[in-house]
Amino acid sequence: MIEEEQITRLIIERTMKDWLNLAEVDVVIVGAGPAGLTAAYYLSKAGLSTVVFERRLSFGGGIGGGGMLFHKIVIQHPADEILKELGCRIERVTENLYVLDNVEMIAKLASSAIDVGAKIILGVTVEDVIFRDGLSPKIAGVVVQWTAVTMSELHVDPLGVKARAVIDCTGHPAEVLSIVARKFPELGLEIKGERAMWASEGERLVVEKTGEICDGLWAAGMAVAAIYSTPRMGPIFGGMILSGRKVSEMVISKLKGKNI
Ligand code: 48F
Repeated sequence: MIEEEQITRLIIERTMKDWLNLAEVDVVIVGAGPAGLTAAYYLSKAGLSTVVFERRLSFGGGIGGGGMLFHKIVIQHPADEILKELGCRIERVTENLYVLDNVEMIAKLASSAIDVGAKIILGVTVEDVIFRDGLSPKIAGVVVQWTAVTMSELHVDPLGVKARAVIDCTGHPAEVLSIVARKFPELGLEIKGERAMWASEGERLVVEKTGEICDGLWAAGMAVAAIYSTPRMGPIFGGMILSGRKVSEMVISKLKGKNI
């Protein structure tokens, strides 16, 4: 016999058990696109407790939409090495360009991150940050709300999740950076948005400029392009993967106090 109340109890009890651990983690990643999932993989692999909060009920961000909904994804070297490490089957087209299926990229990025211990929580929107005052503001976590509540505009107070590092991987809107820019004018942050398209420069600069924005807050993926106003790259995704790996290395180095 399967009893309905047992199903209910299991769902609530096990979810609460998880959330008790999620109340304080090493790293919160906001957004489960290519940058966020790649960062989650490397951070968890390094032993840092890592949660990805994703607004939607699916992961992958912009990967699923590909270029104008076509299902092939183009990446360049050395991002191919990362995706191969995660078990993706990639076709080499030229010395530098590689192609793979979007669903394979989404599935394997996510399952690799999960396999090394990352938690991906769907349907949760990050709507604010937690801060502490120092010489300059320190970002100490995020404020989360069910996306369904946000959409319904019901007046429901959110919850706070403490973290030693918060990474904005929200893509083009750079949502966490925008909140921080608005609430901490003393930081002088301005989200101008990405520039017009220039694939190779966009890819190079998004990786080069990936890093810490203020104490405790980092940016990876298109959020980097939004804050530094670097060119958009269009439907090539290697930079997102490389940016995710770079931010993970920087966060690991800071939190574990070692150079890698
Ligand atoms: O947009 P997205 O894929 O960001 P990314 O990792 O990659 C960008 C590329 O997909 C593409 C591109 C490069 O070729 O230009 O656009 O930088 O993934 C961002 C994820 O963050 C979620 C959003 O639903 C998406 O899945 N997200 C955005 N804001 C929030 C959020 C928020 N406030 N809270 C939770 N999730």
